[in-house]
Amino acid sequence: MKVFQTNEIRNIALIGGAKSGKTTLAEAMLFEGGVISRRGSVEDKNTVSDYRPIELERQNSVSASILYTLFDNKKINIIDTPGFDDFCGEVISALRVADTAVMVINSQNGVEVGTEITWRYSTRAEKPVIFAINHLDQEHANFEDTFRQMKQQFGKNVALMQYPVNAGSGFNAIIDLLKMKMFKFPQGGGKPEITDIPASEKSKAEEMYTTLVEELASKDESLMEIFFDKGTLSEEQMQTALKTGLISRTIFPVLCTCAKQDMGVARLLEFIAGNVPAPDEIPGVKTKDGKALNCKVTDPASAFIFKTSVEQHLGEISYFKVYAGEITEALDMINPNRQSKERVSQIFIVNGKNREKVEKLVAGDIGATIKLKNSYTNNTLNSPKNADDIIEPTVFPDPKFRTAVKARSTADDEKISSILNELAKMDPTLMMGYSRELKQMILQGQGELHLNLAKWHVETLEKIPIEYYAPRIPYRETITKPAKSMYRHKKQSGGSGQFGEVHMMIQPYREGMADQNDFPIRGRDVIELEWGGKLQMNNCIVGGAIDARFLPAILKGVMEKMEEGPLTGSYARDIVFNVYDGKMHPVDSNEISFKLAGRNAFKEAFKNAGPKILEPIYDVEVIVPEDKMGEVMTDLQGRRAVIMGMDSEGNYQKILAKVPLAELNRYSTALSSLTSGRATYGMKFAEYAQVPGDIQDKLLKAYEEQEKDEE
Ligand SMILES: Nc1nc2c(ncn2[C@@H]2O[C@H](COP(=O)(O)OP(=O)(O)OP(=O)(O)O)[C@@H](O)[C@H]2O)c(=O)[nH]1
Ligand SMILES: [Mg+2]
Repeated sequence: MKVFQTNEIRNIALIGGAKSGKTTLAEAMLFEGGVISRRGSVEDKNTVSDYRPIELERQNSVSASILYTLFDNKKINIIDTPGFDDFCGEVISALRVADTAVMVINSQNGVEVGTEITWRYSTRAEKPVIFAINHLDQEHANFEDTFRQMKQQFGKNVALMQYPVNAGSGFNAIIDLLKMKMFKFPQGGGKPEITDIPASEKSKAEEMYTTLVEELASKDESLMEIFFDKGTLSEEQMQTALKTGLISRTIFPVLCTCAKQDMGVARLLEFIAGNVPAPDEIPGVKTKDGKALNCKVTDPASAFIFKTSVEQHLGEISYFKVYAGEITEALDMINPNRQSKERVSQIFIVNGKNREKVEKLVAGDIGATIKLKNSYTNNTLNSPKNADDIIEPTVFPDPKFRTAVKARSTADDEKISSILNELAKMDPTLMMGYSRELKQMILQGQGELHLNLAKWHVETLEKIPIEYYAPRIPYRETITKPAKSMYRHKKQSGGSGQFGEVHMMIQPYREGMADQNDFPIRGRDVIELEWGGKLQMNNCIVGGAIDARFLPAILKGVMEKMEEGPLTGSYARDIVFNVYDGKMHPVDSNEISFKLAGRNAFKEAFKNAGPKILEPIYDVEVIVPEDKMGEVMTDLQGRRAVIMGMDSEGNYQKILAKVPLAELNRYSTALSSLTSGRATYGMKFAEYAQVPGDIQDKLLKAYEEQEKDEE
C-alpha cells in the first residue's frame, strides 16, 4: 500500500441513530473504493464492520470499527460507530479523531433521538457535519418531512446538495444540484447513468440550485462579489465555499443514499474526497500545556490512542491517529501519560478485523499497532524529541447506570473482577470497582445494554456465570440538634482491667458556625472525612478529668461510629463532638477503654440528636420528545423528583430535575420503555439531602432486620 500524504487523507466518522444504515453504508463505501469486491450485509452477518460475535448475534454495532476506502486518489479513513446511546463512548472517541462527521438519517423515521444525541456530540466536538439521508428505497421513506425536521432541529445551515426524484419503493434517481445532473441507478443499485435533468424536474432543480448558490456565495465575501457580478458560481468556486462552510460549521451539506442497494454512495465518496477538509486543514488537538498539534508532517512525531480493544488470538490492539510527524514500524516512543517507553513494533492500516502491515503512517493518518506494554485509550505516544507533550484526553460522560455484580460462585469473584477491570481499561465509559462502603463490586456504564454487553463478554467469552443485582445506596447519617451523653466503660474482672468514662455533647457541624458556649474549648481538631463532610472534636476537658493522651483514643472510637453510623451502618458526616468531662482509673484506664467509652457515648448522644439519614441526590437532565413529556414528568414525580426547570431544544423538551439515587435504579430502561427509546438522559451527583420520614423508618427497620440476621 502506498504511503498517503496528509493532504491525500480524509477522516470521517459515521454517526447517527441505531439502524440508520451506517454499517451498510460503510460496506458500500468499501465496495465503491474497490477495497472489497463483494458487498456483505448486516442480515447475512458478513459485513466488514460488524465482525464481533455479539454484533453478528445482535445484528447491530456495539463497538466502533476502523475502516478505510480509496477514492479519487484519497485514502478515506472511516470510523463506523454504534447508534445505541449506551455505546456513546465509541462515538465520542471517534469524533475526537475524525475530521468530519457523516450523520446518517433514516428517511422513514426522520430526526430520531439517536440523531439528536449524536448531533450534540458532533457539536461539542466542533466537527464539520455532512448529512446522508438514507433508506430512500423504503416504502415509508419521506424525504421532505425528514429534511423539514432537519432544518427545524439543526438550523438554517442545513443545505441540500441533492434530492431524490422518486423516494419510496422503486427509488432509483437523484438530482445532484452541484453538478445539475440526474444520477439514475440500475435495478439493485451500482454504477449510475448520469444524464441531464429531465424536463419534469427542471424548474424545481433550477430553483433549488439558485438557493444553493446564494447560500454558498454567502460563505465568502469574494465569492459574493463574483455571484453579484456573474449571478452564479463555478463548480470549483462552490467547492471552495463548501470547504469554508464545512470547516466553520456554517453549512451542513445534505446528500441522498440508499446504502442497501449502493445508490448514491460513490457520489457521496466523491463529495467527501473533494470537499471535506484534510487533517491539516482543521484545528488539530492541544497538548496539556497548550501546544497545538495540527497534523504537520515536519513536526516531531506524536500520536494519540483513541481506542484499545482485545482481539481474539491477537491480544491488545491500539488504534491511533498521527497528530504530528511520521510513525514508522519498530519506532521507540515515549508514553508521557505513564512515563513509560513503548516500541511500536508493527503498524497496520485496518478494515474491521483485517489488518495490513504498512511501513509508515504520516501526520493525519489513522492506524493501529499491537502489544503495547502499558498504553491505553487517551494516551499519547511521542518521539523522544517531544517526549513530554500530553495530548488533552477525550472527556467521556459520567456513568448513568450502575449495578452490583458478583460471580455465581464466589470462587470466581476475583477472576471476574480482573476481567471487568480489563474491559473497563478498554472502554473509558465503563467503570469497575469494589466499594468498601457498600461492600459490593460495582459496575457502572451508560445503560443496561452497555452492562449486558459486559455480562455477555464474561459469560460467553470467559465462560464464568455472573449475577447483576441491585447496588446499595451510599446513604449518609447526620444529626439535627445538640445532645449530651455520658458513657462509662468498665471491665474489671481479674487481670488487667479497663475503665474509662466520657461525657460529651454533640451538635450538627455547619461551615463557619459559632462555637457552643456551654463549655470552654481548649483544643479542637477538624477532620475532612474521605466520604465527604467534616467531624470536629473539641477538647473541653477542665481539671484534667481525662488525660490528653486519651483524647486520640476517644476520637478513634468516635471515628469507628462515623464509619459505621448508628442508624444504618452508613458513613456519618458533619458532626461536632465536645468532650467536656470524664473519669479515669489510675490503673485500668487505657486507650482501649477510652476508645470504647468515646464510641458508645457518641452512639448514645447520636440517637438523641435528631438523627437523620441523608441520601445522594442527582441532577438529572432528560431530553424527551414533546409528545412524551407528560408520561416522563409523571414518572419522575413518582420517583420523588423535584423539577428544577424546563427548556426546549428543537422538537425536544429538556427537563432538569433533582432525583434521589435510590429512585434511579434502572432508570434508563424505564425511560426507554416509556418513550420507546426516543428519550435520553444524563445524571450527575449533586448533593446529600434528608430522606423523608417514612423512608427513614423503612431503612431503620431494614437495618434492624439485617443486624438480626447477622447475629
Ligand atoms: N431498505 C434499506 N435498508 C437499509 C438501508 N440501509 C440500511 N438498511 C438496513 O437497515 C438495517 C440497519 O442497518 P445497519 O447498517 O446495521 O444500521 P446501523 O446504523 O449500522 O445500526 P447500528 O449499528 O445499530 O447503529 C439493516 O437491516 C440494513 O440492511 C437502505 O438504504 N435501504
Ligand atoms: Mg452499525
